[in-house]
Amino acid sequence: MLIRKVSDILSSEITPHSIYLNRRQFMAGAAGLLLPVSAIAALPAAKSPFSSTEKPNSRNDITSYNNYYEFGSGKDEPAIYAGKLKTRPWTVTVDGEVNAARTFDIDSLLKMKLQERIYRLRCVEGWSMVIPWVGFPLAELLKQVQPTSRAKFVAFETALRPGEMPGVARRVLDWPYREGLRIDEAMHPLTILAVGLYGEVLPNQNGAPIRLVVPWKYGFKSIKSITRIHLLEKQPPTSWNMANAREYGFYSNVNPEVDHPRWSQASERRIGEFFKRKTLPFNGYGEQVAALYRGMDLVKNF
Ligand SMILES: Nc1nc2c(c(=O)[nH]1)N[C@H]1C(S)=C(S)[C@@H](COP(=O)(O)O)O[C@H]1N2
Ligand SMILES: [Mo]
Repeated sequence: MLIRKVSDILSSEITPHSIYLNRRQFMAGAAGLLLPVSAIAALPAAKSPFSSTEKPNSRNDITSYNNYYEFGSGKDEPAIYAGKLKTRPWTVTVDGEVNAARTFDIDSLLKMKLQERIYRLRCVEGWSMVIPWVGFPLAELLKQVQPTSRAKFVAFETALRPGEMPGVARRVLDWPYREGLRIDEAMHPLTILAVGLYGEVLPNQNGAPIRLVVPWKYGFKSIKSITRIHLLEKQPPTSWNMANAREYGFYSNVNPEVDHPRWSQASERRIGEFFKRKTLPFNGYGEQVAALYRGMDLVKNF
């Protein structure tokens, strides 16, 4: 299947320097099958339960309209300022309730078996995008460190570099940016660590060199530029919840029936579209993830 071929090529040593060459190789491969690169989403393989068949937003939309408060709170500011972030050398430490704590070098993570997955990202502010991420399941990283039976939650931390991040001078959030998932959410096959988009390494404004993507939750759960992943028994504190617990809960599953206290979540605007569309429960991933929350009151646990 073509998608497998794509991932094979993508996983062969992606580095910022070789990525362009890989992309050229990939395009050559696709041409051999008489298919333009843009046709991938329409192939049967793209209909896997993990990839949306929706038309992705343009690369320009995805890289110029961002939330990354370490570089300012304006949607245009990450694209302007995030270039300052040095993404090499870079390590991700995975520790806590594990038997084999380890610090991974980013270049070794880029050698994981990468896949292209088209996922929706839905922001709590009411806009959404469809993004062709390149990444690998978080579960594959977590298995390598052997979680203990006490590992009930996973905490994530973004790098904190005041010299490179103009936005952290303002105390909008309690830095470093922190997020968390329950262990079953973290191990779910839809949850990925993304290292690229549109077949290329992640632009800094999208969370280079590695960021989380949890497609059934509001965008703020998808933490960028991760340096630490910590497994623990208790639910970890998270940045937006600490800033305003009334507005941002720990779960933050996309839910058209639970409004944000200051606005409705019943509809959303896809960036690039004029008309709004109805928000889907779990951002349209209910079939895959609703079972994780069976028996839970999702109004209380928003
Ligand atoms: N470290 C960090 N991660 C972050 C944010 C942030 O401000 N800092 N913003 C979040 C929010 S609110 C959203 S909607 C998504 C946006 O991802 P994108 O810019 O790649 O579309 O990133 C999330 N991850
Ligand atoms: Mo967001």
